[in-house]
Amino acid sequence: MRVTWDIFCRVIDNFGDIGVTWRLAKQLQDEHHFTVRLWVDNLSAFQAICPAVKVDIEQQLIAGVEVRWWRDTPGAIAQSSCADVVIEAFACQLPDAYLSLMKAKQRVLWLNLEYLTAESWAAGCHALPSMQGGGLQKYFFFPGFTEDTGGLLREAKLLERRATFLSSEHWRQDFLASIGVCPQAGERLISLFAYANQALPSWLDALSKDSVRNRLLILQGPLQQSTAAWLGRDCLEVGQCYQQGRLTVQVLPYIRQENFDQLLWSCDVNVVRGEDSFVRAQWAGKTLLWHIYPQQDNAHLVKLEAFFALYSNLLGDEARNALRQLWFAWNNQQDMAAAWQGFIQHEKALQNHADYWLEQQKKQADLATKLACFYQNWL
Ligand code: TRH
Repeated sequence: MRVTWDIFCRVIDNFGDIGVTWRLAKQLQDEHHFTVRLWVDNLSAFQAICPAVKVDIEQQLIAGVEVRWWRDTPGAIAQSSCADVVIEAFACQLPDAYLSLMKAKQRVLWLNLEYLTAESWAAGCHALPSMQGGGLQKYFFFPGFTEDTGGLLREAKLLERRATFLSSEHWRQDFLASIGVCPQAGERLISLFAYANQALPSWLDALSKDSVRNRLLILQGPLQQSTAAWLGRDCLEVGQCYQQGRLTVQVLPYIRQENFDQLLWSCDVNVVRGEDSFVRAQWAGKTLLWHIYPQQDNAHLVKLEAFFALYSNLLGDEARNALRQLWFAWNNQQDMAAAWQGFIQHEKALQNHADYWLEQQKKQADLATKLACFYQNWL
């Protein structure tokens, strides 16, 4: 009998919660041969990243994963069975009806999958149990960048697929053409996926006055409107190119999550945000600019600082300072002119460093594998 896993996901906002749990569910099913159910409270958000999803359907099978609509009415849950392993993603609070099933079963591994952070306390808390009501224990599983954490999501074939893609300029051109992008020779290609940011106009200014031509590919999100304002327009049309000095701006259609990596592989610089695109950009091995999810009281800046320290540890002082200026100007929503100039001067070193970081990170087992091992050891 196959081991069963239930993953619970509440979509707080945007696509990160569903983005991460969907990847994890597929990987546990595909590569570790578990029977996986993914309970999601917002099927519309899921459909946005995976068009095969139908909204308002209780139960559907997608890519081998049973997708269940998680509603607050207890009926469907009470009538289902409790899995062998239960993942509560990002402390989403399991429904009472399901907790009752767990208490009745008793022999169940209960894991809370935490948000990704490079802060050192996360490794200290990784895999610690905490006693809950009804005689159940819950373990806290922290993804991370070091051996003593739960690792990062990475499919077994991801880096092989990337290497094949990058082995021929054909693949890149074909992919870009499929999303309506035809870059010109010598252009710097930049993807932009970020939260609303007052630093944007100053960065667009810098890109438009650059010594090389830039093509900025804007993903669906809040920056389209501010870019339109910068260009003196009411709105931007998807697929249309807009020119200002040395900058060409193009708004992309929504990219399916399964094609998202190819976009990151195709670009020279990737501006990413949140958690899932941030991790994928690291596996792309291209220079990245991370817009961290803003939190109250600037708690996110502590997280940013922790990741920056780890990521930039082995960079030379000057390149390190340039990267620091870029990341912090962007996240503090400050003027980007000097930061972009600094970045350009160290672009090559920063690109080499992105390769190096990928090589280091891939030595670590991935999150799904670490979860599967944790389960084996727990048995
Ligand atoms: O969307 P995000 O900002 O998500 C999150 C959530 O807001 C969450 O609540 C928060 O806690 C977390 O950030 C830190 O960014 P993220 O994590 O990068 O997820 C975006 C997903 O959307 C990712 O899987 C890629 C996908 N995506 C596509 O597949 N195609 C697209 O065209 C776009 C724009 C995104």
